[in-house]
Amino acid sequence: MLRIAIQAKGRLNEDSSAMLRELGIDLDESKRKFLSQSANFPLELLYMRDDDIPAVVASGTASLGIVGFNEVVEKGYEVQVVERLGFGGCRISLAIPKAEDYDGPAWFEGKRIATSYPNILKQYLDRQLIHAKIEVITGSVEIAPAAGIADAIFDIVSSGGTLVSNGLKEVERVFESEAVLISSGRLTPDEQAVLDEMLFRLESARISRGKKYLLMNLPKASLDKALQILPAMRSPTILPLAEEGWCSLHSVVDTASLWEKVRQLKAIGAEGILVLDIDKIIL
Ligand code: PRT
Ligand code: ZN
Repeated sequence: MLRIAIQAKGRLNEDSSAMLRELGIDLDESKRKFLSQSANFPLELLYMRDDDIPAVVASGTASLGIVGFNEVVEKGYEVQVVERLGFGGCRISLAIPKAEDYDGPAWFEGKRIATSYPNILKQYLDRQLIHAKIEVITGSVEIAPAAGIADAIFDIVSSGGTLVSNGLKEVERVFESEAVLISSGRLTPDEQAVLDEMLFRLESARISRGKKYLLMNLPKASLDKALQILPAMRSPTILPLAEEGWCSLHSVVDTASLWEKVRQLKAIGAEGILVLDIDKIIL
């Protein structure tokens, strides 16, 4: 049994659960508790505040965690980042009142900056050789300049809407983040086997994203041309049809090039083209 800590409520909760479900792991979400066990996979879920996830993983209370990379770096606990997960994308940026003229990081010399990420901010200011006063605030950082608590803020930005509605402008993008899978790095062989199975499923889900399954009927005379158009993983599957001179061709294509391929295939006589979603690809 492997224990994983995920956010109980908030921006990463839904995507974390959705990711586990995509791996075929059933979650008991109807009567969510602090701790719950998957019915079909040796995984136990520990629901917590995101701020606490790096610490519970570092201590080994949970072997794995799903949390924003920003929290991992800010808290500084010793954990291993196993995978970037591709959701929860955001950045931590410096922002100042929009009427201010900005001429580079030196603007911040001697200023007061409000943030919930003092460590990441301090590392940045040290690299830039800037001395500024860091005011630690845990919520509603964006109101600090208007409230006279600070001259600038260092906060998470995603669309930028919060900054605009608070009369601020983003001037330095300092830190890029997304949700990551972290590990204590001290898994037993049994736990490691469960993690390996999760990573295997994650990889197949990742490969199948952005791909479609194509089926069509094709004159046999066009087969060579079709094989040039469709470089499938190994080679396309070709099946005979009852009708003389025709075959059925199956292949996998990138969604990005789908319509281009369909146009080329029609031009060489393909008919009855079916485009299907792919659930998983296992190589
Ligand atoms: O209760 P708990 O402590 O678990 O949750 P929390 O309130 O501390 O965190 P939560 O749920 O807000 O965010 C969890 C994680 O989501 C963060 O640590 C980031 O890794 C990631 N994430 C992604 C974000 C955002 N996008 C985001 N936009 N976290 C916060 N925001 C906030 C930001 O603080 C600002 O107030 O959204 C606002 C800015 O958004 P835009 O779109 O207006 O720019
Ligand atoms: Zn939090």
